[in-house]
Amino acid sequence: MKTTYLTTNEAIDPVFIFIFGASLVLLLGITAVMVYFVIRYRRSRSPEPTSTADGNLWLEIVWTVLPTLLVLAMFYYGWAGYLALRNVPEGAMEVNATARMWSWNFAYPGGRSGTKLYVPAGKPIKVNLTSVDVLHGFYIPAFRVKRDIVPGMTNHVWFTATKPGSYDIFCSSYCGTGHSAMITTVEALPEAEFAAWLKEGAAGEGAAHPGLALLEQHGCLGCHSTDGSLKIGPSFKNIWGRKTIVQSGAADRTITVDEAYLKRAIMEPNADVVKGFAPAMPPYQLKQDELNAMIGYLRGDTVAVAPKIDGKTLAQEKGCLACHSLDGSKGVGPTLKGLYGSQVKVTKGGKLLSITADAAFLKESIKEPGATVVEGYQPTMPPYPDLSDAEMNAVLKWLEELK
Ligand SMILES: [Cu+2]
Repeated sequence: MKTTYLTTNEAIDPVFIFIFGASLVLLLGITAVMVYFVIRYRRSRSPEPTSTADGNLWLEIVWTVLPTLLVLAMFYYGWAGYLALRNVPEGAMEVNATARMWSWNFAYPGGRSGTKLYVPAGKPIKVNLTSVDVLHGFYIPAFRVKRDIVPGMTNHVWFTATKPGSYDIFCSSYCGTGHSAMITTVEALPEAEFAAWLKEGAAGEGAAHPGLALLEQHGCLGCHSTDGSLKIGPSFKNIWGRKTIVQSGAADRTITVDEAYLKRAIMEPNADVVKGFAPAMPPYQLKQDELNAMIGYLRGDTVAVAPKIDGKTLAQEKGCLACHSLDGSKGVGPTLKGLYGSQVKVTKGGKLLSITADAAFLKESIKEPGATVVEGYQPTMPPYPDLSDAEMNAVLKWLEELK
């Protein structure tokens, strides 16, 4: 695919070929002249100096000016290439990459995240780089980008994957025992496929169990295998109920892996370290439901996939449609047709405001309808505070489609 701007490959490759070519020509030329002189002016053939010349102005000018021009040209092309790497083309999609010991997480606008960098092919991608612990390096050889990730600083790279495919990502700065586990890929998908992937939500990459998806998302599987093979940390295979020797301080203890132990091992990994492993795991701060899902997976719970909720059915069941029409007609409350994303006048705290009925507003008006009331209507709607996140999302998705 042809782009209207120079991709990082198009900016870097000619500079590399130019400097490499100039170096190659000089290496071969100088070596050839050196070999020729060694033979031509060897001692047995010329025992006495044959020339008495002690200077040649033109020769000196040439061998000063030519190399100067050459290195200035190298500097110019190198600088232009550097600028191309630093200046992100307009309209680039932003992804936030977080590096930690020893995994990557890529977060997308819209909430999806994962350990592989999914991108639409042919579009410029800006990757914002942060580290939660030590120095890492973000390196994609295929796109000629490599950048240090310094804790406390935000850095960035950009690139365009012109062709769909899978490209390696490495960590280029040695960051501890599990450094080599920081290998993942850019997955460049055709644009439509990428859009579909992004819409799928934060379900994890093909993981059957939500707990497994979370383990993958948080990078746990970089150090812990699920098939019994040994990595930096103990394998998760058959971990539940396993008797293990742990080191707490200087003392060894035998424990049984249960819920309490696993929770502690995730949040305070260095308190009880399984014998034979280094205390290398960083502590994780997770939400209760995430923790429970992970532990559910480790316990071997059968897949508990939540039944799919249909927003419209839910709205019918909850009685929303008694007051809100779907065809644009005025009822006790405003119609739901075209509501999502529209401009509405509301009364909030006694003040009249004009706002956009976006997801946040709609969510609030379902949970606490009395707080903001659409102008021209009575504050008669009962609050629905007990909707689960999944139910709320289903309703919002349905409202969005009603547009
Ligand atoms: Cu690293």
